[in-house]
Amino acid sequence: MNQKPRFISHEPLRFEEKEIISRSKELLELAQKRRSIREFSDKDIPFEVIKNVIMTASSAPSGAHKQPWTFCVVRSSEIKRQIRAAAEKEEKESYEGRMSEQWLKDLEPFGTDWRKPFLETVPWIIVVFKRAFEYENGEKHQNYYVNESVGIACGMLINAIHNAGLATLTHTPSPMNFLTKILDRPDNERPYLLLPVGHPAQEIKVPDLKRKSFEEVVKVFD
Ligand code: IYR
Repeated sequence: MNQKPRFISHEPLRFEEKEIISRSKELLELAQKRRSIREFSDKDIPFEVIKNVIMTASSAPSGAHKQPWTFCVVRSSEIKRQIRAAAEKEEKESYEGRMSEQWLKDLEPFGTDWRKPFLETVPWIIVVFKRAFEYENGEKHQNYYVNESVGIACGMLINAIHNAGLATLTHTPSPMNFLTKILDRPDNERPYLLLPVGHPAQEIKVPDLKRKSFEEVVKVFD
């Protein structure tokens, strides 16, 4: 039963300080150009790109390296239609009763409502499922730090999509269990996040948001 650790040599990245500074700045500048996009073009994206961004996400660290995620990639117009219909049904109920007054007020600057046409416009939808446990020889084996692991992978996925020059949106229709049904997922998987992926529409406007400053988000202990 006991597994001996097996270590192999690894060649980490090693740069001069000047390069470390410039590389960190480059990524920051790229990250600052990212916005959540709700208006997409129907222009296609090669499957190779989807594969690359997902495998970037799947390189994320995870509890005991269990990689507790499944990425469902949807291109089928029929499945996109079903996802849109089910998401809009839930969202309509949320906007028209389940969400608090305060929540609706907090969302006013974003101009969102229950309508999610982008779910049919985009060439691809990625639905991320977290794997709560694995079946091994008919036995249930829990995964570890599942939310943290899948959250990190999703962050890396969003960054990879942005880096490729594509647009996405973290969409969490609530409740999301219709995705389990439509995508026929097993009982060890739970929907975690839905990402429409596409080129941004020709003319887009985004809410006038400011990001918090360094001082607002950091406490330095020198
Ligand atoms: N899920 C809804 C509502 C929504 C909630 C939050 I918090 C947002 O940051 C944005 C939207 C929707 O997608 O419209």
